[in-house]
Amino acid sequence: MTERVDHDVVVIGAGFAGLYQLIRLRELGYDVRVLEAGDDVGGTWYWNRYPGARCDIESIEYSYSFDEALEQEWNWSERYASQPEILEYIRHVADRYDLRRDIEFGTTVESLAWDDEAERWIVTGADGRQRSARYVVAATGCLSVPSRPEFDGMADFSGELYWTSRWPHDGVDLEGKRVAVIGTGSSGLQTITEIAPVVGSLTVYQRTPSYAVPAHNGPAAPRLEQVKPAYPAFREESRLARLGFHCDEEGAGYYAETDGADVTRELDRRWSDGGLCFTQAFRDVLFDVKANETLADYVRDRIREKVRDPETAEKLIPRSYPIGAKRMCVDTGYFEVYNLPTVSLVDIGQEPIHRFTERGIRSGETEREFDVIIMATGFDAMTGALLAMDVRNGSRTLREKWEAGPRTYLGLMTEGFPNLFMITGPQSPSVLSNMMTSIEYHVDWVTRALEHLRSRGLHRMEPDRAAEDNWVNTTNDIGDLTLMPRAASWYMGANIPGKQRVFMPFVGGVGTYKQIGDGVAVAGYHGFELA
Ligand code: FAD
Ligand code: N01
Repeated sequence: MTERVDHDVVVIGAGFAGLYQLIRLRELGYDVRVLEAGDDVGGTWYWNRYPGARCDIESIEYSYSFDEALEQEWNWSERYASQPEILEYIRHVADRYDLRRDIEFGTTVESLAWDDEAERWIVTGADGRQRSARYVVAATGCLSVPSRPEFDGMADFSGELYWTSRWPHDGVDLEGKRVAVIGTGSSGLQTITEIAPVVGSLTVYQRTPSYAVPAHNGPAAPRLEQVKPAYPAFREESRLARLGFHCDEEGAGYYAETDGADVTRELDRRWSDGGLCFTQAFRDVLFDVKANETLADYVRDRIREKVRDPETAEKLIPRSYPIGAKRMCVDTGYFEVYNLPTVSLVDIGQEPIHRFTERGIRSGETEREFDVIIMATGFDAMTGALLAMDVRNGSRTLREKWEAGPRTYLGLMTEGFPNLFMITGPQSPSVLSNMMTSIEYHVDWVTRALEHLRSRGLHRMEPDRAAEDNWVNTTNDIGDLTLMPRAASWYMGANIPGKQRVFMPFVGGVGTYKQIGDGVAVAGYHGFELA
């Protein structure tokens, strides 16, 4: 039997979150071990190498802010960086701070067991090796466990089958091939747009159409030159903004108080700027059905303008859910690909997929033949990676505790599982925000909490039940005030058969959340039991 190694802190995951947690704790002298399932750093950007993958938040914002020297020395080439460039950036960070020496790659954590007597977590990997740690930080990602729907006959398909979320590192030659894509969320849209001009034919299987705003991608230089001289102030504004990045919130009024011509002017302006700030045109977009429909109609009209065949355009138009209630897609010519003679759209609602066959896919009455099928079917979001591990304290397991939906205090900890922190956990703003802002905030919060404990000779922290109940209720209540729960989204767990339908993120905004989180800390960790 191999010897068990003891650490102060085990961090699970070497994406943006795990790496920053390592940097912060190492500089304070903690003995930290990072365990990562993949073979290198990068998390999301290590796994999702599909054609066209790029960020939907401008890179001047979707990047670390903790070190001004790093900020100043790195130059993004595009306004929205592509996956290879983001991965290059993460690798640069790993090299710059010499992080890999404290990371074990190819190590999947299977279980976390709390030893109440020793007051330590026993962390067991898939290889059976164990480590113990006083604290565990789960930086396991909100979108790191692929959802892999099973279709009948999948194993019979004799062509190539790929998942966008596990794209081969050597790439895939699609030139001239007959390709199918299942899924039209952000991953699907980006893949479809990129491969359409290259493949021989492309058939898109769509279950629900997506709202998308144009990125208007281009060189990053003009904005970088503007922002770099005052980067710290720019970042501070992001930390207090509703979505964790700049969206001209001050300029947005209430739809109900805006007259018609101004509504159109505002939407035109935001549409031509491009990006996710389109949804921030009015403060009540997520509260007022009329405001929401106005934005949705605006996007529907743009789809009609872009797609020449009216029947295809109608199929591509989202109608079944409010705009913004699923994460908006940011596109680079997505709708226009349907004007290519080689691209066709199958609406699964009208023509359900019955099965995969040896040669392709049978839907409705039709069997279509493919060389390659690409699954862009998303993730078991927010709770997937946490519940994939067997997390237990005595006879209590996290899976049982969260059976009816996740329960956390501030999305950072859960009662009954001491010294276990989550980065961007459920009931925090996480996926509704610029994740970099949310990640850095959580890592800083956890670091400050550990310092608080250490400076007082304490070594145990756990939320109390009442504080947790209160936070869960607050999160649900704010969610219910909005139109968000009206979509069958992955925010609701609706994409995973059998998963509880609960709205998981905190929708009150990044700035508000920060004020609450800071307040709790300053008040001596109000709602937490420290020992
Ligand atoms: P991840 O990057 O997911 O890293 C988690 C790591 O933990 C992974 O490497 C995983 O292998 C590892 N891990 C998980 N479980 C275990 C285990 N049991 N044992 C060992 N290792 C484990 N957000 C934005 O704000 N803007 C964007 O533009 C944006 N674009 C995105 C594009 C794609 C294609 C996807 C999928 C997501 C995107 N996101 C975006 C969300 C993105 O996930 C976050 O921005 C961010 O990268 C998350 O970093 P993380 O470190 O928290 O998690
Ligand atoms: O996943 P998704 P994603 N049969 O869940 C369909 C981030 N991200 O990987 O909508 C048929 O959004 C499913 O249909 P429906 C971003 O936060 C960002 O694309 O459930 N179809 C949907 O069309 C994003 O929100 C970027 O009806 C099935 C698609 O598959 C999140 O990651 C890029 C099906 C899944 O879409 C997830 O995006 C990529 C089935 N059984 C990702 N199961 C950027 O642009 C699922 N679908 C930055």
